[in-house]
Amino acid sequence: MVAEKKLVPLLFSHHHQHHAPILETHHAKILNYPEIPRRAEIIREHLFGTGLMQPVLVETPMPKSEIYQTLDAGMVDYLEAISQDLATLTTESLSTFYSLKDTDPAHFYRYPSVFPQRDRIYHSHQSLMGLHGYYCFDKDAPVGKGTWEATLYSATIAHQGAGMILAGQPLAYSLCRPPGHHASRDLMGGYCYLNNAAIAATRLREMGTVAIIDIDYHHGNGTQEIFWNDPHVLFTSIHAHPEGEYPYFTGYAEEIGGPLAPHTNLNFPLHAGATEIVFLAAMDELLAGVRAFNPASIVVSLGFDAFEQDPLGTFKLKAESYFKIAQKITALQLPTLLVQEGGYAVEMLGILAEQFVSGMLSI
Ligand code: SP5
Ligand code: ZN
Repeated sequence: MVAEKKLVPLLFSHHHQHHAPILETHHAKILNYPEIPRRAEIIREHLFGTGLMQPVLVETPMPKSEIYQTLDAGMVDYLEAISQDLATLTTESLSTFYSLKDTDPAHFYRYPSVFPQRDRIYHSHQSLMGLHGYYCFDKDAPVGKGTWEATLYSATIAHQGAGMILAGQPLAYSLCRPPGHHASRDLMGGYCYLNNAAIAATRLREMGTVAIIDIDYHHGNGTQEIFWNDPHVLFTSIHAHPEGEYPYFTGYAEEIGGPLAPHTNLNFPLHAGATEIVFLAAMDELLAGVRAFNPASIVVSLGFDAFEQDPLGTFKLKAESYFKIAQKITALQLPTLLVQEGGYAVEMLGILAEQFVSGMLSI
């Protein structure tokens, strides 16, 4: 009898398709929104074609009470309320309230208008219009009528993936979209709404301490913030140096964790143009930190935007680099949940995901 190789569960849903902002602004330019539905579709189609994966269609959303374990109820409820409000818009109300003529409500996205500095607020403002800015740190997390549905399922995919690890799976892939690592407890931004990796890590606490390894090109500011003062969750990240790259204000090596959790936050900022050699050297250092922490499980915030062809990044990783990174992570021999973050070289994403999963299965 031939021993069958264990398949890796790939958790996915189709609900993400209802979240599809059209544009973002970059200085004086209007650009296509890079975080598009096709990203998740191409990864799913390609990975299923490899024969490595077991499909797990996520059909029942997690209860909001579970999300509140990790995230601020006010923000979560706001996101639901604004999406539901937008679902009531008609072409006529759009022209009345937003002075938009002939706009299809299905393609309408609300952007923050004012970012109130929270320590300077004199009036607590409760209108949905005002609250959008209250719960955003940048302009790149617009909300449409399908955003709540998409983000709720994205969070559920991560939550259910963590559940499979708790049930004994050594490895699972949560194909989350939209991504989550820029979103903190009560702030959205950077294409992120609900922090999927943080929701998964919170659930994985049931089996002990957790280490998060974030290899997205951008610093996972939201995840860092959520676990900043938590000694039971180690956050580690390799990313572009914030001196010159989004999110600018966090990601420095001196950010080591809060007073109750010193040295449970490890940042490895790399300068623009970093090559595979540089990235893998940082990875070795990062993994030494993970080993010293001795976690019971791993969450990988799996962005592919450090790839050389990525339109947002400057790093020079090759497709095979993702195999090598995964090989290093799998050497930890710990239960591992992969949570999809960014990556915008859309046509290559399936290949990069396959490289990563193959690397995870290589030893
Ligand atoms: C999850 C994730 O990867 N979020 C990234 C958010 C980055 N937002 C900053 C975008 C800056 C505008 N891009 C201009 C590209 C010009 N080629
Ligand atoms: Zn990114």
